[in-house]
Amino acid sequence: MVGLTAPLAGYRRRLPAWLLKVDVLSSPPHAIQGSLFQSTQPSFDASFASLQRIELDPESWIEYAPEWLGGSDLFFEQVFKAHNWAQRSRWMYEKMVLEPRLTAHWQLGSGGPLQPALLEEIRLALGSRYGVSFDSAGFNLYRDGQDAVAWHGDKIRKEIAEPVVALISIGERRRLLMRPKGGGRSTVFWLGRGDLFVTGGRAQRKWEHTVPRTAHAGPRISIAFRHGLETRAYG
Ligand SMILES: O=C(O)CCC(=O)C(=O)O
Repeated sequence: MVGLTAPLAGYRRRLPAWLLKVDVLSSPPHAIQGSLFQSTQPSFDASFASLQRIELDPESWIEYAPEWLGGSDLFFEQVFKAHNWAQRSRWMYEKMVLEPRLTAHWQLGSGGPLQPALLEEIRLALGSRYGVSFDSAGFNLYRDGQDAVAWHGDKIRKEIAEPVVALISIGERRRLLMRPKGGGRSTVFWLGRGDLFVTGGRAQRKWEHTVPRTAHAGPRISIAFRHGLETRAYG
């Protein structure tokens, strides 16, 4: 099992024992070493200049901007510290299952601000770009390669025919696979390091996605901005 890498190592003293599945390595794995001393302030590209569109089918699309959020290592620390992470159960194929990852959730109108504050700016910028009001943010922490999420489509209210889901990934890149619902050839995206990945059109209706287990991976957090999430989606 892989050890905690740079972004998490500093928090070990403050973490409850149950969060720690792994020991801290004496030196970080190669994947994270390049940015170990990076302390650039987090910021995002409000011009969306590097956004590329990928058509999955005539009705479904993805927009992808690599490293859209700069200073993502520092942002990882800020997001990690700002939330109470817990292992939750989730509806999966009509059954409640314990998720092999930690999550946290924010809902517009729940009283608390979206933290860190930059996320509120991001939420508004994404909302204005895509013409929707993102009213929730789901935070997912994959502690190592054993944390994962199975094939699924996001649980968004049925009356929203074409939901937009905007995903920001920080920490180590992991594979996110997309395939037509029910099976078919998968398309692979490597997401982390501040990448922005947006699904739109019928992508959440006709396609499903997964972040599969992998032998070795450092920590990664993904933040999913959604509108009209079904209330049962977070157990
Ligand atoms: O972590 C990711 O990139 C995907 C997250 C996801 O699919 C979900 O939380 O529904």
